[in-house]
Order: sequence, then C-alpha cells, then structure tokens
Amino acid sequence: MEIKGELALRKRQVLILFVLLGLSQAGPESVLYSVAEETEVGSFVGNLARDLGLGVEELSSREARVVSDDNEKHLQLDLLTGDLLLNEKLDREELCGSTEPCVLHFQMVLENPLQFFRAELHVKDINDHSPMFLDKQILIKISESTSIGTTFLLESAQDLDVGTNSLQNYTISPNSHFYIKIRDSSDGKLYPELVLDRALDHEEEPELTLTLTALDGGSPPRSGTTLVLIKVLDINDNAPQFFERPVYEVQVPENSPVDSLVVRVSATDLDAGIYGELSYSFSHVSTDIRKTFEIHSVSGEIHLKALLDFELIQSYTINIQAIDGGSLSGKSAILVQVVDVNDNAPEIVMTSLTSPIPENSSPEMVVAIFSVRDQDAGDNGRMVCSIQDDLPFLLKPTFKNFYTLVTEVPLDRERQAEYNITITVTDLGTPRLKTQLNLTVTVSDVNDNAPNNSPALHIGSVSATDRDAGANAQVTYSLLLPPHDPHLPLASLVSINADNGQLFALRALDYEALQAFEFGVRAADRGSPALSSQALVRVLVVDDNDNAPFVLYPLQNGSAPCTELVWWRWTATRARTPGCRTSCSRPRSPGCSACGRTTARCARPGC
Ligand SMILES: *[C@@H]1O[C@H](CO)[C@@H](O)[C@H](O)[C@H]1NC(C)=O
Ligand SMILES: *[C@@H]1O[C@H](CO)[C@@H](O)[C@H](O)[C@H]1NC(C)=O
Ligand SMILES: *[C@@H]1O[C@H](CO)[C@@H](O)[C@H](O)[C@H]1NC(C)=O
Ligand SMILES: CC(=O)N[C@H]1CO[C@H](CO)[C@@H](O)[C@@H]1O
Repeated sequence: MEIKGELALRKRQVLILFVLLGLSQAGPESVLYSVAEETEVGSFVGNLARDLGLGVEELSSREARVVSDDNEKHLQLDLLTGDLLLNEKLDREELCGSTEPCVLHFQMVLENPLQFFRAELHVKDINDHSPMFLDKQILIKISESTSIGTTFLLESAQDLDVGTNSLQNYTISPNSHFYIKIRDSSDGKLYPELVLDRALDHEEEPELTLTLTALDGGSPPRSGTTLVLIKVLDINDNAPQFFERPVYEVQVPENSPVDSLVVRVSATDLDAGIYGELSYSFSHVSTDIRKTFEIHSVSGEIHLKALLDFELIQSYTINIQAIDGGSLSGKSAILVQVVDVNDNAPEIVMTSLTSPIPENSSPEMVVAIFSVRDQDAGDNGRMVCSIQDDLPFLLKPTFKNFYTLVTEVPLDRERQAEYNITITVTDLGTPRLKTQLNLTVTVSDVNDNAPNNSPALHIGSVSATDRDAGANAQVTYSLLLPPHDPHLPLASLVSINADNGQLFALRALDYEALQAFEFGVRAADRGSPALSSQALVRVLVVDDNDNAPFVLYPLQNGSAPCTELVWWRWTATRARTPGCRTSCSRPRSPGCSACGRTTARCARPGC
C-alpha cells in the first residue's frame, strides 16, 4: 500500500509537470510500444528515431533522452541506432497490480530546440503466478443431519496475474458427498462453494479430507491447492440396542449368595461421544425386583441384593433399558428362573393322635392322622414316609399327603403297654432331607381279665414312715370312713391291707353311678401310746367304653343296653404327672346302643 501510494503520488507530480510542459511544447504524436513482462534486459522494444521520423544523428546532437513518467529507468535509448531497449526486467504485477491494461508512459526529450515526444509502453501479462490459497488447510464442521443441497462457502484463492491468466476455475478431489459450485461475485471474483450431494453419516465416515484446486486460465494453466478437512458432527440419530432381544434368560439357584452375578447386559449405540454413552437401569419394575436385584448403571451387571426363595417366587421378569446421553433408549428384559434347591426338609403335621388306645381294639384302629409336606419342587419335594418295621402298626396313605397310622393287630397291654413310634419322612432331592417325629402310644388297660377279681383289684397303696424303732415304728393302716351313707357304702367298696397299706376295690365300679369318692386313711404305730397320722385318698372313676361286656355279664345281644366296663385310675395328689390330666376320658356317647371303641384322649401322648 505504501509503495503503491508513493507511486501514485510520484505519477501525479510527473503528470502535472508534463501537463505544464505539454501545454507549451509537446507534439500531438504518441508512439505505442508493447512488451511482455519479464522480458530480458536489453531486449529490443522499437526504433524510436524511425517511429518519430527523426534522423539518427539528430539524437546525439540534440541530446535525446527517454524519461519515464514514474522517473524509473525502465528503458534506454541507443543514440547510435535510435533503438529503444529494455533497461530492466519489467514485472507487470509490481508495476500495475491488478490494473489492466498496464501502460507505462514515457517521453523522449530533445533539446535545441526543446521538444517532447510522448510514447506508451504496454506491458503484457504472462502467466507467471499460480493461484494460491492463504491457508494450507480449511476446516469445516458439518452436522450429519445437514440436508442435501446445503452449500458451504470456501476460501478463495488468489492469482496475481490478470485476464485469462487469472483464476478461472475450482475443482474438488473426487468424493461421493460434495461437488463444487462456482459463484461469481459482483466484483468479478470467483468463489468456490462446497455443495452437499449425498447425506453424511458420522457413524460411517466421521471425517473427510478433500483437495480443493484453484486453476487459472493460462496456457498451460497453473494451479494451487489446499486441503479441506470436513468433520462430520454426530447427532443422536441412533438409539441404544441390546445384543440379546427380546429377552435374556438366566437360571439362578435359589441358594445363590447375596452379591452373586446374575447376568451382564450390554447394549450398543452407534453414536459417538455423549450420544453413545449408555446408562443401564431397570424400567417399571416391582418393589420385589428392586429388593432382590440391583443393576450397575455403567457395567450393566445385575447382582443379587437379597436371597432368592424358590418356594416364594419361581421367576422374575426384569425390564431393563439403556439410555444414551441424548435420552434415546433401548429396551430388553431378563427372565430369571429361580432353580429349586433341596433346602426344605419335609414337615409332619399331626392332625389327631389317640393315646392311650385300649388294648384288644380291633385291627386298623386309627391311632394317628397326619399330613406331610415338602415345600421344594420336583424330586426335592417328593417324599416317602415310613415307620419301624417291628411294630404292630401300619402306615396307610389316604388323601393327598395324608397318612393314617393304624393298628395292625389287637394290642395287649399286659404284654407291651407302650410303643415308641418314629415316623420318618424323606424327600427324593439331592441331598435327601429327612424329618422324624417320635410318638409314644400307650395301651390302656381293658378289664379283659376275669371280672371276678374286681373285688380284689389293687388300686394303689398308701405308705407312712415312722422314724422310731421296733414296735414304735410298726405302722398299721386303717380306713377312716365317713358315717354310713346308703348311697355310698364305702365300707363295701374299699378295703386296706393293715400291714402294707395296699388299697383294694371290693367290687366293680360304675362310672355312671359314681365318678369319684374319697376317704381317709390312718397310719398308726404300735407304740404306747400309739401315735398316728392321717391322709386323704381320693379315687376318680374313669369312664371306659370297652367292647367286652360279656365278660362280666351273661351274653348280651346288640339291642340290649350297653354295659360298660370301668377302668379307673387311682390318683393321689402327689402321684400326678406334671402337665398331665389326671384322667383320660371323654363322656360316653348317649344311648350307646352299639358300643364304640374307646377313644380316650390325652392332652399329651404318654399321659
Ligand atoms: C471448471 O472445471 C470443471 C472440471 O474440470 C469443468 O467441468 C468446468 O467446465 C470448468 N469451468 C470453467 C468455467 O472452465
Ligand atoms: C420309649 O422311649 C422312652 C423315652 O425315650 C423310653 O424311656 C422307653 O423305654 C421307650 N419305650 C419303649 C417300649 O421302647
Ligand atoms: C426319635 O427316636 C429315635 C430312636 O429312639 C432317636 O434316635 C431320635 O433321636 C428321636 N428323634 C427325636 C426328634 O426325638
Ligand atoms: C336272642 C339272640 O339273638 N341271642 C344271641 C345272642 O348272642 C349270642 C352270642 O353272639 C348268640 O349265641 C345268641 O343266639
């Protein structure tokens, strides 16, 4: 700029000078020469003497010289020949810039008389400059969602040459997405525009490098290039996708410990950066699932948070989702099958138990009813049930998981009064689990031995001690009976052995007539004076519904009123077993025309 400004200023000064001079002396003739720029020094431009119609000798005698308007010595005059020669290489671009045509004005000055001749030198352009881009690389960021036809203005190149040697065209290296459109601006310059021809896809090609070439119109043409680096910007155009769709299926043993890995889910997202960053989570799951499972948002691993229980829940369907940074989501589900493990032993639930059972009961008398169950599934829940082989009892499967324990043969109390029965239930799982229940069944006495011994039935004993010695310690027992009561002739009912305190029932007792009675017993020593002590004996008559009335009476047929045998138990307050009822009985069935079997029950077996 500075140089140009200086040049312009100088030109103006020279112009003013020549306007003044020209007014007085300049001739009308103006000679026109033309030379290509960059022509060698000394090259011939034209013969000035001839062209001006002057004699060669005149040139030297009149001190002819050439003066350029810009005061530069571009040309020299050969005074001997009149030839005008180049004094220096001319650079059109330096002399005229983009001005075209590029004309250097000069004068030939002669003296004696002073005379001016005007002349012009037209400096012609040669294609000595290539188009040039100021930047080696142009970066353009284009979103992959950009629509086809969108244009992107590129930087233009510069070519110092003018006319046809100046910039004429732009081309882009072959590619499948863009072409170049050239735009003419109002100032006559050409601008390249990149036009999108086919949609971009970040996932397919995240960036493209193209070569932009600028061409001038010279012959041959010269060119300049730059790189166009296109970064394809990702948009969130892909939703996450799970590998396994629609469901992951996993089987987890119910005894898996807390924290064990259930499954690892994984999704992909074709987008880059934050749009490709996934976060895993449950989607619309029940509180049961939230309590039992947890999912790691980054790794996609699902762990147990609580223990599983096949017996409670056999399977879970867990909906999961992966969400990318742009809120697009993909869904899948996990089907968790809880695998049963034999972790439950069989259970025995006693429904009813009859004990004691009367001896001589007919076979298949029901002693116990119970059910068995196992909460496991399959073989883990299938059971076998047994009792010992050597017992006169049988196990009979009844309804579903119910069993009855029945007598196999009539029992005889006098041979065995008590049976310990172990019910064993085993499942078929691995390992096999076993549950046992021990029952004690007692056999109650039935008056099945001669009825006539009833009067002599030993019902118990009383015993007193005396710390004296000899006769003073010899104790004799006697009954202390209340005054005679016609309804309760105790004297004919009980007797005592004076020596050993054994008590006897003198006759059969009838529960229906007499449920209880009491009397005193006196123990006295033989000392002198005799010392004595008393105790109260209370006898409870226990009802019994025995099947053998014929033993006592002449044979009765079914229609006759039922006669009951009575079995009874003597109890003194001190003789009670803790926790037991004193008697095992139940009211007799009214009008008992067919006598049922005794079903006396105890609160606990063994009472
Ligand atoms: C520019 O170059 C292209 C490709 O070589 C060509 O098709 C087109 O005709 C040229 N344009 C001009 C104005 O020379
Ligand atoms: C039954 O078991 C009890 C207690 O274990 C024992 O005292 C009793 O002798 C056993 N009875 C029989 C008949 O095995
Ligand atoms: C049942 O009785 C058997 C045999 O006497 C014994 O080995 C077992 O331990 C008892 N089981 C229970 C639960 O009492
Ligand atoms: C009248 C009657 O039926 N008597 C019968 C009573 O029962 C005995 C024994 O079962 C029979 O022998 C009698 O004939």
